[in-house]
Amino acid sequence: MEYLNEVLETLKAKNGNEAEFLQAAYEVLTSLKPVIEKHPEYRNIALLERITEPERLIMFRVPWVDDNGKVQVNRGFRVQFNGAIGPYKGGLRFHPSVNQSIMKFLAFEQCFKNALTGLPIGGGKGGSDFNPKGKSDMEIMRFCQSFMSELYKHIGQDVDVPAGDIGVGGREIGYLFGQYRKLRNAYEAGVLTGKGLEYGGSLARTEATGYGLIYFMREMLKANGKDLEGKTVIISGSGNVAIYACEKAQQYGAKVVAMSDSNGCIYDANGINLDIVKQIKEVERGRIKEYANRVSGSVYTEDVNCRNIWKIKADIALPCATQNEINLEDAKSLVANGVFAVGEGANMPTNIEAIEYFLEKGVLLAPAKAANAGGVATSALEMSQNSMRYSWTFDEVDRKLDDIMTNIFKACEKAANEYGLGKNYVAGANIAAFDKISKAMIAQGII
Ligand code: NDP
Ligand code: 2IT
Repeated sequence: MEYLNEVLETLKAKNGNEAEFLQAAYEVLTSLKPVIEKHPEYRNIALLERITEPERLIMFRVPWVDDNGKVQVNRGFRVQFNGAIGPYKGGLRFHPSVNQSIMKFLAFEQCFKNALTGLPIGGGKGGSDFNPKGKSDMEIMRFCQSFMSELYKHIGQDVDVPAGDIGVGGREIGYLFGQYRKLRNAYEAGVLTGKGLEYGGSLARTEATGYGLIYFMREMLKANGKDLEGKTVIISGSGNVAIYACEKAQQYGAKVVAMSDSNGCIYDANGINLDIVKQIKEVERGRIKEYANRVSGSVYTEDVNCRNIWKIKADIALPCATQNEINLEDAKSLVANGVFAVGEGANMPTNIEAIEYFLEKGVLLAPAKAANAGGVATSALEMSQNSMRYSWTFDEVDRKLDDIMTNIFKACEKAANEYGLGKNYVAGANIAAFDKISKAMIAQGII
């Protein structure tokens, strides 16, 4: 496999200081090995070199004034990775850890995820190292306005369509949209997704990533003679994805016993009371620790490394917080405790050694690119509704989301079968996505 190794070596040499990006690229490229072996012609058109190089990367200064009148400066990014199958599409992350490597890994993964949705969206991602924690509402607004004062030059409803991710939800999208509208002096509703329902948002977009994860899990379990009913579930994170994964899992009769945030995790043997989590997280923007003060019998453990949750006994684990939150040690403790299925709500939550361990042990692993694609798929449905100047009901959107997730599972299963990869849905997802993007790139020539 000379070509693949050469590409991996060059990637390392060019991006040596970008650990997360290299990890994401390595995972995809190595799983494409059987496909690349079948297509020696890819080398002549430098297909792998092109698919791992962003079409464009924009980095910019974001100055803003805090409540004390002090000037703060953050760094903004937008990575427009691959536009072969549609306008760049992907979220914005506001978190102090954001850097070029994290932006590139997320944008790279997004291309494959978006291809799997079957909808016409290319891949991109953006964000800032801005830390929203502890900021006042007015500080958040001023930051979003400054961020958009540069970003607006590079996006558009047919160009690049950002949305939310960690630290960016409905409130931030509102401020970003307001500033975009003011600068453009036009109502281009489709320029951002995850908007409020009053101004062009789609019903079920808030729920979509978490619900979609459970629809995918349902299909994966069904294909393996299992279901969610009565299963014990642990979910890391307590943000947008975690909350709605919990809601749908509970609707299917599963018992969610643990959730977390970056300070620690809660365990409730009686099953998490999601209304209380929503009140703490969505309304009060508080810490998950509060849950233990409000629900008797539940326990909170402080945990700065966010790994204690993986020591809790369960049938199904849903990492819904951040990248690399499950390492080999965590994977071993999950398997030892009886976990038979893992659904990745977060992007790249499982590191490469842990993925290999799960596959080796026969754990059913629903890979992020496929399993969390419901969010961006529903964003694409929001774009469709904006173009039509129309809105579908909650049930209409939810049914489309369910169909999309079911089709994504089938595509992963089919690709895995085609290449004799058994239950390796990780490789199945990468291969199915690559098939679409590569065909579009080849058809469009060397660009
Ligand atoms: P939110 O900001 O709503 O919630 C993030 C949650 O994860 C919070 O509980 C947060 O805790 C925790 N978390 C974040 N970073 C870390 C960290 N470094 N260590 C430990 N815990 C952390 O984000 P989302 O729910 O939207 O996103 C969660 C994951 O899902 C991300 O990986 C995102 O890329 C992915 N995703 C999101 C989609 C969406 O539509 N929103 C779609 C597809 C994937 P704390 O509050 O303490 O920071
Ligand atoms: O990682 C993701 O897919 C998202 N954060 C959602 C992107 C989107 O455009 O809805």
